Amino acid sequence: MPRKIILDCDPGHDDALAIVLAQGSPEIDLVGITTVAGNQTLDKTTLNARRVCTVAGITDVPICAGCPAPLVRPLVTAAHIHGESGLDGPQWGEPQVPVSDEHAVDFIIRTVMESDGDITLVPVGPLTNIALAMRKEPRIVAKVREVVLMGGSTARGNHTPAAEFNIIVDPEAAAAVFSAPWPVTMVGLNLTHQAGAGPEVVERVRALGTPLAGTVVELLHFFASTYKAAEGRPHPPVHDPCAVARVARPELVEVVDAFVVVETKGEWTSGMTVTDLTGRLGKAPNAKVATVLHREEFWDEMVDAIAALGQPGR
Ligand code: PIR
Ligand code: CA
Repeated sequence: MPRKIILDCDPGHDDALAIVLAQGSPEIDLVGITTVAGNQTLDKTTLNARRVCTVAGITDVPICAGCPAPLVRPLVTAAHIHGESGLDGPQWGEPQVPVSDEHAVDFIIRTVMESDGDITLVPVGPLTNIALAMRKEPRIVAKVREVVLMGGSTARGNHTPAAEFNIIVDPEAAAAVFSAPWPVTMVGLNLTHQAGAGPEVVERVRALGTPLAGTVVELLHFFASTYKAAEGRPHPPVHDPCAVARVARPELVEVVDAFVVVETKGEWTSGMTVTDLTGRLGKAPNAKVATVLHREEFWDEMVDAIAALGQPGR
């Protein structure tokens, strides 16, 4: 049985690939896409979700817009990575899929409460929608199968020395999500930095020859240029599909159990996901923490998904 997921995202180049992997993977049933402010403002991330679905031929998955700002802090965006549109690079036409009337938070609550307890939440942006859904309907915590999120790091950050972007944008939301008694898997930078899109990957995608493949190549090209400028990395890491891959094929992403807490008060360390890998704090583990990516198989899965969605008539 394919795993049912709601993908909560802020597209974003790697978010776009997460959408493609979720819909293109036979192991995933993508029941909804919810959007949040993060890489860009909510209006832009929502438009971008519709653009990606249009190019990928995803017409049967509801897209619901969520929160335009973090719970308590002002919004910070990542235009230096994703551009002014949030998805710079390709020329986008008019989106052909609508946005739902339902708010993302209400969609998450309704879908989870109407389910048989088989919905997995896959947040790959700031955790605002997820935290607000928990606050509005606390019973979702017991009903959700698990939360597999892209965010945080066992080590250093990418937005500050200590903090990863998705967590620092809304640390209060992240703290709520990590401290709730549902199964949480943290797919952090220590894992996603193993998913660099090198030239051999780009060539495999280009060789597919479909319009979607062409768009992905353009996305990776832009992402590579900003990542090189910002971090000096030769190959841009595609963070968000790693969380989807963990749900689709768990063996692709190895995990360990650990206690993780989100710092919300540090002067220099706010947004840090303090991860006790050696049990120094003597606290019971509250998360699975991703450690090792099986890179070859991950890219096989990603390329297969792009190929599957590129088939005409799908
Ligand atoms: C990536 C992101 C934000 C900032 C940078 N520097 C790089 C976005 C990605 O979409 C991903 O979800 C997460 N946030 C990685 O930090
Ligand atoms: Ca993202």
